[in-house]
Amino acid sequence: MNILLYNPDNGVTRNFMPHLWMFLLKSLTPAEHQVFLIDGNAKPLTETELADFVRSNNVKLAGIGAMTRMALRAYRMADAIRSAGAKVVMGGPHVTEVPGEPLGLNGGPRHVDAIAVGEADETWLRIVNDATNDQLQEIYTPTDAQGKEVKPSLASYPDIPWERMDLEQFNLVGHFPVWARYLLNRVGIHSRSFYLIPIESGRGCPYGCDFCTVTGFFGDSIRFRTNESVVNEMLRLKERARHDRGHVAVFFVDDNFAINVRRTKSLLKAIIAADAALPWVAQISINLLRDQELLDLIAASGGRWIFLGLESIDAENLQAVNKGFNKPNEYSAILKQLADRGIYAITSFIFGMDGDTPGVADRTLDAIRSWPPGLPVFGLLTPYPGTPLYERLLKKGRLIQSEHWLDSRPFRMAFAPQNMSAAEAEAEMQQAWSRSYEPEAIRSALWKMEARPFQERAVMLFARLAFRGIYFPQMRRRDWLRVFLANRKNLLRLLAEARVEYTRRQQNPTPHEPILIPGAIVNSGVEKVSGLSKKETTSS
Ligand code: B12
Ligand code: SF4
Repeated sequence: MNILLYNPDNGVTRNFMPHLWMFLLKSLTPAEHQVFLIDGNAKPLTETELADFVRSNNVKLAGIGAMTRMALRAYRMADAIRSAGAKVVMGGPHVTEVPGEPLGLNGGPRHVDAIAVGEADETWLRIVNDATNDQLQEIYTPTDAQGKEVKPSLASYPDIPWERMDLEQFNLVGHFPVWARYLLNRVGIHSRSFYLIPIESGRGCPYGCDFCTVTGFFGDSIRFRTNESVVNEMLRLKERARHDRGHVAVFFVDDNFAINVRRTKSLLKAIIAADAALPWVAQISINLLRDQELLDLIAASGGRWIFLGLESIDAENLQAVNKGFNKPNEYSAILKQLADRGIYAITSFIFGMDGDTPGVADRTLDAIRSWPPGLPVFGLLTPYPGTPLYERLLKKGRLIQSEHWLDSRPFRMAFAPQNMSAAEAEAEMQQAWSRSYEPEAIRSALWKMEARPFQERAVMLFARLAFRGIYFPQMRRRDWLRVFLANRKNLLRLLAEARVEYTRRQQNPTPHEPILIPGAIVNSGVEKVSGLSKKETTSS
């Protein structure tokens, strides 16, 4: 049977990384089936084009995965696929939270033939077999013989054959603008490909923040893959990078990569010992980063960017959304401890909390400016279905629209916070984005990094220019050109530095080429970290 796995585009950004679920389900599909993968963010298709693809490739079963933000788009694409004659099964967080919606049981139209609720690692095979025998059921839930929900243990995680997968649509070098390629060449980085690959080392987070779907979806029981399984995946990725004469970095997509600090340390030590280190980024809650040995191991194992859900600089706001374990008075010190090790933070903030008042963006930006430079990102408090926040606001009648995800406009409040209007909250977010990514702010971030290696500044500049695109549409060549023109002084300065760096390297070549990662360069060499001898951390 021919199967299509499809991820709808999000309408805001191009994708910089494959969606793991597609590659995972493909790896779990018996070899007699042919599986096509299309990520709408990397390969945008219209409904007609997708229907044509389904017909011309004789696709019989299509699996669609979507977050809530993409649900509407997913339904349209599902309709197109069904009109082309294939059966559609949908999975992922959104359909798990509102299973009746895609099946047309909530009063709306039906968009799919079946849904996979929850984690599908163990139900996927059943879905494929049933579809092959033309006996597709309506709802697939991972349950045991007693009908109780079961979570896959991850102890026997499949080998995702990244080394053989066609990843060309995710080759970031192909998307680099000419100046960036020039810059890289000038510092001796002649890379044919650069992939950011998602790896999960575990699932689950017990913290239960009010706005987060993770505790409900993956459960509060945390499960981990074995160190060996993660290390082997990284070694295979290193091998692929070597083979492609390119580079690979890893995004550990775990909800909270250091949720069990002892286990994280043990994994990082195993990565170092096996010489499997690749540059990596992960999400970790800031309360877990007080441990200095953990920070040393993060740096030694290739960790360069940490996504931190700081959410607010106001302790009362944090208490109100059940995230009181974040302590704003320790943000600065921890960010500095990271930066001292060449680890930068993607600091994420949420506006529109009940304690927020007009001016929250200014106050937050003042705090950010006092910290080491990083990549701030801003969102609005969004009540995703299935979260305690959603239930609370629904019960109190505060939602502007109960099925707010069916409004396709991005970056809109779904309720009015207590101390400002929805429109004011949206304006605060707009202001925070524009002020953080204006050329002057970028210049000031680079200036603060004056004492850091050239490569770190180069990557910071590139990351800042690319990150704007999460909020300000930056998908067309024209948009990029406008950004380059606005930032020409920053770019010219860096190009001048690149020339000096190039000359320095010509005169004094280093034995190993450093590697590009989304945030820094990992230089080769041997370091002593936490009593461990760290071998080279270069990938190829
Ligand atoms: C990586 C990630 C991203 C990436 C996505 C890009 C990428 N290429 O992956 C980035 C960083 C861009 C991102 C952004 C956002 N994200 Co995000 N993200 C994640 C994260 C951390 C990991 C996803 C993952 O790979 N998980 C591992 C895989 C194996 O799990 P899975 O995807 O759930 O798949 C399993 C099942 O769901 C199921 N399944 C999934 N799809 C399908 C399809 C079929 C056919 C079947 C049968 C089964 C199936 O089977 C899989 C195996 O069990 C999750 C949290 C999490 N741990 O899942 C949040 C998460 C998915 N993100 C979330 C959110 C809210 C966002 C943002 C909206 C945040 C924001 N405010 O901007 C943005 C939106 C993106 C956009 N541009 O519009 C929410 C989604 C909640 C919801 N109901 O939609 C999550 C769950 C986190 C949370 N805190 O609640 N995200
Ligand atoms: S710490 Fe992060 S992953 Fe865990 S519940 Fe809170 S927001 Fe979700």
